[in-house]
Amino acid sequence: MRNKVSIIGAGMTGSTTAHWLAERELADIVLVDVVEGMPQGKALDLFEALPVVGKDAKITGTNGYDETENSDIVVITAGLPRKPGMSRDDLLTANADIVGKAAGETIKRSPDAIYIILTNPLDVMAYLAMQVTNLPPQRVIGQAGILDSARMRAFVAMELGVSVENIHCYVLGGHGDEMVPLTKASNVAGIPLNEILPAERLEAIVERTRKGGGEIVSLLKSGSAYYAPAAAVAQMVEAILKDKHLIVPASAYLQGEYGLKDIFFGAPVQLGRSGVEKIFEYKLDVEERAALSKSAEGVKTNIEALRTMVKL
Ligand code: TXD
Repeated sequence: MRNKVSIIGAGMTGSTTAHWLAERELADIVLVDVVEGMPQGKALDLFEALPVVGKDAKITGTNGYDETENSDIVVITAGLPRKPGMSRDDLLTANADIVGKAAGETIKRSPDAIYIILTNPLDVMAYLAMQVTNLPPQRVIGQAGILDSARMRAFVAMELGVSVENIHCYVLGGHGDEMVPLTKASNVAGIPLNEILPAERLEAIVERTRKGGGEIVSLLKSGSAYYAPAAAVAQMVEAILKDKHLIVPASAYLQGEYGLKDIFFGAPVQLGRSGVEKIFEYKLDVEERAALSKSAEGVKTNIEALRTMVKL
């Protein structure tokens, strides 16, 4: 039996995720969206591409939830994306409604699923999904860290002209402009970034990473990034379905790690068939700790705002 992944929200990130998954023949895919005909059209178009690339996967588009029954993984991307000048937090009210409904409808039909949340504000939406589904923290994960780290890796590759494969970067914290790109743990073929790059170049890369999402939003003018975010989801799906025990940065529910509790926050997590198997802790210096607390304050404020909006 093939694995089954349901993607709620068949917009830019949702459909691009389906594309990456189908191309890697990772699972049968269900695309759900409220727009009539759109998920059906995208599913059919994608299925018609598979004979060309020689992959087999069943791809279904629908406006309802029944087709999502017995999913192994549910990916939630439904919601509004940012417009130029908007922060991710500005999306809280509108998207809480949408994500709450998507989580409620899917958990009824797939009680054993693992959830990957993308909708912004990411860490808060992951928190909401965990509350609505009543799942253990291991089975709800937010996608942010792979993307933020990939952006940092891309910028380092541009700067040094070396293969992206040699570059390992780790970004911790909330998925907002206060995220914490690590400069000592990140490295090029084992050489820490702060030893291989001059301080001012490194600082510029850290800043560009923090604002990486906004950079794409202002270039596109409508909508936000989708190729890189969707590639990040595909990596998480693969790690889970293949039980790879892969360590990636992602937003997970913290219960004391990094001195934080009752919050979804970006940290290195080990992903396998049961979801988050383990959360790793870096030894951070004073500056990194301070930056992490600042980022955590932002996420906590939003979780509080969510609590006043939705009874949790
Ligand atoms: O890495 C990350 N975490 C992010 C997250 C990277 C990129 C995008 N990020 C966030 O994901 C973004 O800020 C938004 O909150 C979501 C979706 O972004 P996307 O770029 O995919 O937006 P689109 O193209 O507008 O797609 C959203 C779809 C659209 O087709 C709507 O019709 C649909 O969501 N939608 C719904 N689907 C199902 N059910 C409901 N209720 C619903 N409401 C809207």
